[in-house]
Amino acid sequence: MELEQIKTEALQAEKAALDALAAAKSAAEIERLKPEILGKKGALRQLMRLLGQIDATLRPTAGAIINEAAARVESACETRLQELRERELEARLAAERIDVTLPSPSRRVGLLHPLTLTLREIERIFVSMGYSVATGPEVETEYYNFDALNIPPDHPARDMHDTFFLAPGTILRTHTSPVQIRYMKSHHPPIAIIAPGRVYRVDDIDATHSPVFHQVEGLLVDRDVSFAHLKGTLTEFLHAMFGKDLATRFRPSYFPFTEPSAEVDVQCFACRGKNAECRICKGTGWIEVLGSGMVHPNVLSHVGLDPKEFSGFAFGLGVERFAMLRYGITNIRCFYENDIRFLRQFAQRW
Ligand code: 2U9
Repeated sequence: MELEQIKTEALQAEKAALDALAAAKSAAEIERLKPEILGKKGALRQLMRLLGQIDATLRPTAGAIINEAAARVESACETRLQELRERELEARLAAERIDVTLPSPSRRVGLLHPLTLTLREIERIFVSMGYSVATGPEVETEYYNFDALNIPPDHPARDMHDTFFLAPGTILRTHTSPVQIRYMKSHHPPIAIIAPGRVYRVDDIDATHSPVFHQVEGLLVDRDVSFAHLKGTLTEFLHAMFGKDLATRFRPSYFPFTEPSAEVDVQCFACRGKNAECRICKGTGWIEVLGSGMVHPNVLSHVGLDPKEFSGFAFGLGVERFAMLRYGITNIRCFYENDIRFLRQFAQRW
């Protein structure tokens, strides 16, 4: 074996190894090639085994030639591995790239229910006039719901057909008036409150009736409260709610808990009485919106107030009816079905 031959074969093995490294397309392929090129079965290590056949004085030189070739292959191997790893990382980063400036898909955000929006508007108007908001239990006693409100035991409103009974003497409230009875028992006049809340009446469901609905009632009690205060307050409220230039009308009525009593109409905001076919006022030009009256002396006596010293006015309204008028809704069931297509139309978030 000649030194020249060793040299030639070492360079050939080196060239073959470097070509294989250059041709490799992935870091994994290099890892696979590494033992083939530099391992025991690799051409350079095989060449080492032939050193015995060479002249002993030339052996160190020949060994050095093979070692140097192996060192270059090893270094090329590392360089190529590094290069392919970097390229693979770059490709992966490019593939997984997220454009954070892209507009995000729209999120479904919760909205306030049209009844909540309407109730909040009613509350806002009365709170701006100095009223407080009072609440109370939905499960009531017959005493608070009827007796204290001057509704005698034989009154038709007490009929089994109107009232949900839970137990003898215990009912679901049919109005929020008991809240005001409780309030008068625990507070001394001047009193100015509204009592919003859910109420229950046995009733067949149709487009405008539901056995569960919401009311806002109001109560003002002080010395020298007159019907003029009632008229002024409710006119102010209706102007804020439906429009400043609309006329109002107070018609005599009857409620057991108020005397005198009046139902209140507001001029039709849709046609102002000019459309005989108006769907909102049915061509009457007026919309009935409130019940009201001066608190009955018997009611004041019941809570320990002297009717000769104190007087007050009270009123009541249905929140569903107000919301239907406000939004032009013709079926009360829409409020309770939780159909997102209905609810999302009232796009006000707070
Ligand atoms: C007390 C004394 C008197 C509350 C009143 C009405 C007239 C009334 C209806 C409107 C539509 C009920 O929701 S509705 O069906 N309410 O007409 N409510 S006066 O009178 C009171 C309340 C409390 C202590």
